[in-house]
Amino acid sequence: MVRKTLFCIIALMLMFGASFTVAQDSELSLRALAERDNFYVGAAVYTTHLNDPIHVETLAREFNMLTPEQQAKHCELEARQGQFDFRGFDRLVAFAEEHNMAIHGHALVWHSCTPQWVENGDYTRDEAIGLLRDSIMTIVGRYKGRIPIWDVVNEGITDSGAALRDTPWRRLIGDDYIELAFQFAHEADPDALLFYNDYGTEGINPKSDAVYELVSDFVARGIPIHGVGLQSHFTIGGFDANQIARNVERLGELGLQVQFTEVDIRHSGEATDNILQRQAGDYYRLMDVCLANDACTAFITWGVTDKYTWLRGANLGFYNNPSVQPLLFDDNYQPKPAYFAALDSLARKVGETPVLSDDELTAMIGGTAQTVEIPPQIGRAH
Ligand code: 9MR
Repeated sequence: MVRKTLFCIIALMLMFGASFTVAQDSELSLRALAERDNFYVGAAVYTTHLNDPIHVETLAREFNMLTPEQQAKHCELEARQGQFDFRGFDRLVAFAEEHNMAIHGHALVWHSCTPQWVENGDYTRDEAIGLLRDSIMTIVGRYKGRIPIWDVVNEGITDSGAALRDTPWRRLIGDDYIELAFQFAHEADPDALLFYNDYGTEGINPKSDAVYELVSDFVARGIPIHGVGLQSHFTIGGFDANQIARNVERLGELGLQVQFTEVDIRHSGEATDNILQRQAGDYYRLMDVCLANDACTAFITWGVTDKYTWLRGANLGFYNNPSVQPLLFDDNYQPKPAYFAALDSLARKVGETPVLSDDELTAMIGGTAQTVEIPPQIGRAH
């Protein structure tokens, strides 16, 4: 039997159109499988992406949740105090409604996208509380009953986990700006699920312990909080799935939901076959952790196509790779090994015929996928 890499197999099938058939088959889209399990698969989207017909088609076919990547942030919506511009956000909401997708609102309070008038504002505590309330009531209130989930506070804890981050609203109001933001969001839409969202908090570590303490305290004191977002910006091989499972478990035991809110899995250099296979193994493990616990209700990738990933333009100091391919679909919207891995995890969860053979899955998870047999299921017309 001829042995080929999984990447070659998929490339061959793409050449003959077979795997496109798989992705086109509504029975086998991420979305269709997720909906059989009351689960969400989401993607971050810019309003401008809606001008790209292939993007629109892929998004609506594969995802049942959408996170505005930029257009729902406070600095975008209220650049000048009291003057709101909802045009971009409205377009995303209309698109989501037209395609029966849920919106994961992101983010009401974030230090990196707080309007200048707040950053530079010279307000008393009471004035600042009034301004925070006005902004949240206007934004959340506008979409009352239409946006089921909001990231209320994003990245409010320092990387060491030792303290709350020094942010504009905290400087004006004090440590309780976080709980006030949750209370105002709840007042604006009592049915919306309110999340605290952060990075580096996926596994068990001092920072995720700090998040756990913050949200435990909120739960104990009746502050309206319903979930924790784990951003999940990873490097290949850079997470311990067992630890993430334990973290999801302890948050779930508080009665909170968990969502993997900004998943991407980066690498250095060009994306070789081996890199794409290891990446697929990571996507499988991560999706599996989420699906294994009912508290985990969504798996959201930070973009649809590698073409538009924020990581290509980012110069993070520790990371700069303009050719990174961190998502499920390549630059031409073709599904990558990572896509089939995520699809397979979902298929197994809902009792659908697996997309990958057991042998191939084992090889992919073990990082030895170069030597697996051609998986008969991939590319088979359904
Ligand atoms: O991907 C987003 C990028 O396009 C924006 O320029 C940037 C600044 O608003 O925000 C990026 O998204 C961030 C998200 O909102 C919060 N977690 C980290 C994400 C990547 O920086």
